[in-house]
Amino acid sequence: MVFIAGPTASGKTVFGIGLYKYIAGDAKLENDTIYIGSNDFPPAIDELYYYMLEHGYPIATKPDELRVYGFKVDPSILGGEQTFIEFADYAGEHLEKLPKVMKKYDEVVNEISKSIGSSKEEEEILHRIKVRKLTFNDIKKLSGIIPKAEKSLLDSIIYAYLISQLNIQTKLILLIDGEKILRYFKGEDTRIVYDLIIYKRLIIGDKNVCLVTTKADLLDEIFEEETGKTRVENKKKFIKWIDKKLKVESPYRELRKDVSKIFATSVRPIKYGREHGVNIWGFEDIKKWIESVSLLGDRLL
Ligand SMILES: Nc1nc2c(ncn2[C@@H]2O[C@H](COP(=O)(O)OP(=O)(O)OP(=O)(O)O)[C@@H](O)[C@H]2O)c(=O)[nH]1
Ligand SMILES: [Mg+2]
Repeated sequence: MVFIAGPTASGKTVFGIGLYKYIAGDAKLENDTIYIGSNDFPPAIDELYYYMLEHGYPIATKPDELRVYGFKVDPSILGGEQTFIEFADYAGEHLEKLPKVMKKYDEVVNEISKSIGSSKEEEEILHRIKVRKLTFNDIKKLSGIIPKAEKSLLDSIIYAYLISQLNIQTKLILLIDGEKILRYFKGEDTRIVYDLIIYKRLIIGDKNVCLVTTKADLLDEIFEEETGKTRVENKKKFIKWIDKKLKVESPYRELRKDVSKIFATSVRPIKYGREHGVNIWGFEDIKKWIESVSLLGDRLL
């Protein structure tokens, strides 16, 4: 089972839509969306794709809501067992605070227990929160029990959910924001390094982890300037180029020890004449990685 994580605006929603579309093609996969903290009608992943065709990139997540998206992939489409792929939209600060929250997880449990009733179902959910195994279905039930959670409660649910995902999922896809990489490569800021430090602290236990540079198209110009090559024709070289440039940072070298693969993607809404389309690049290898039996110890490129 796969969980996709990333800081604010790193491209989680767009990456999730791209992955769904790449895997599903024209088929519709069983998918579900949960909202907590919002009265909006939750669009399904395929609806988000159609939104992208018409209007471009989807709207950013509001800080006081949690949206969780999940889709199932059958063994007939993706080898191995049935796979459930899950990603969530939450305010970026949650991911940043996670390493600290992990250390005082009791407070998260206490906050949620105040709002949970004593039915058998609710007690079971609370138990799974305590053991850091809160699932997609639990969140779905919670969204019924607590439709409009106050900020502190919602925060606790988000933390419990994220910590549980990092705990239970066997495969983690960690997104690296291509826009931040570009700024780092241009020497404008080093915020990407901060994200890498957080990631390192979030990987606990033996996990199959891959890193994905999103918004790869934004790096085209600088890649061409430096190497004389184009990204689309030189995918492997492009990924190695990013890897090599980031390796000067020790947090990246540390993180790499826990990472089995590195990928890059780009998802762009485009117009061909009157036709609208979404150009999806870089998902083939990620699909293969998701399909592959987890070979821990089988590290890198
Ligand atoms: N050029 C380019 N821009 C992208 C790509 N993917 C995402 N973006 C841009 O990045 C923005 C954020 O992408 P989202 O997928 O909404 O990011 P997110 O992590 O879900 O953001 P929040 O839910 O608000 O935290 C989009 O609105 C686009 O402007 C891409 O592949 N290429
Ligand atoms: Mg989003």
